[in-house]
Amino acid sequence: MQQQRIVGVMGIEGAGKSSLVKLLSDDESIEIGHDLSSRSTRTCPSLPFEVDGQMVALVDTYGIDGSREESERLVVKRIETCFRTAEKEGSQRAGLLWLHDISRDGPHMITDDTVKSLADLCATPDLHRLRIVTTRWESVPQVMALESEAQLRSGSFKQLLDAGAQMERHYGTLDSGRQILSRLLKDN
Ligand SMILES: Nc1nc2c(ncn2[C@@H]2O[C@H](COP(=O)(O)OP(=O)(O)OP(=O)(O)O)[C@@H](O)[C@H]2O)c(=O)[nH]1
Ligand SMILES: [Mg+2]
Repeated sequence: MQQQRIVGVMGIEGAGKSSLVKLLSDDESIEIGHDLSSRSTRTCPSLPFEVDGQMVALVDTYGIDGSREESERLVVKRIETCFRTAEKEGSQRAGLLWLHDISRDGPHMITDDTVKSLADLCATPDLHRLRIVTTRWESVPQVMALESEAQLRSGSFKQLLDAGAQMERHYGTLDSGRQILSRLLKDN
């Protein structure tokens, strides 16, 4: 039997992490919402689900506070802990999704330390198992979303893209989310 694959989901507050995890896994225990009372603290894997004949589970994390490097480090640490626990139970890490709301301004500058941490999380020398997933395409006029995507490519996420990460668009549908995972799993 194939090993279950595990994928970490991270990104700044309200990017749509929990919504994507819930949509794909159908895990009722995942909480959606952007106020403090419902802020996601869940870091264990979601219920597993099947993609292209492989079982996959996602690790939802709470939102990174874009103004604090410390919160980024904490999320990285939590994903690492969760990956290690899952690996002891026979899962295999498959990569990371970094979600970003296309209608919002870019995040803080991503440091060299973060780039290294993300590669470590992916267990690869480069970032080819990192997908920067833009969300909420339906909530802004397409021309603005395309402009924002171009700015993210040449600005905030340039360093990650130069290190091998790829950009994806999540259109909010189950099919769109599954295709993102399918492409990631093919690159493993
Ligand atoms: N229009 C639209 N709204 C969305 C989408 N995804 C999430 N939302 C809404 O955005 C809000 C935050 O969504 P979450 O999925 O909880 O975001 P999150 O990244 O898990 O947030 P934190 O855990 O607080 O960082 C909720 O009100 C969602 O209903 C989307 O694709 N389109
Ligand atoms: Mg959440």
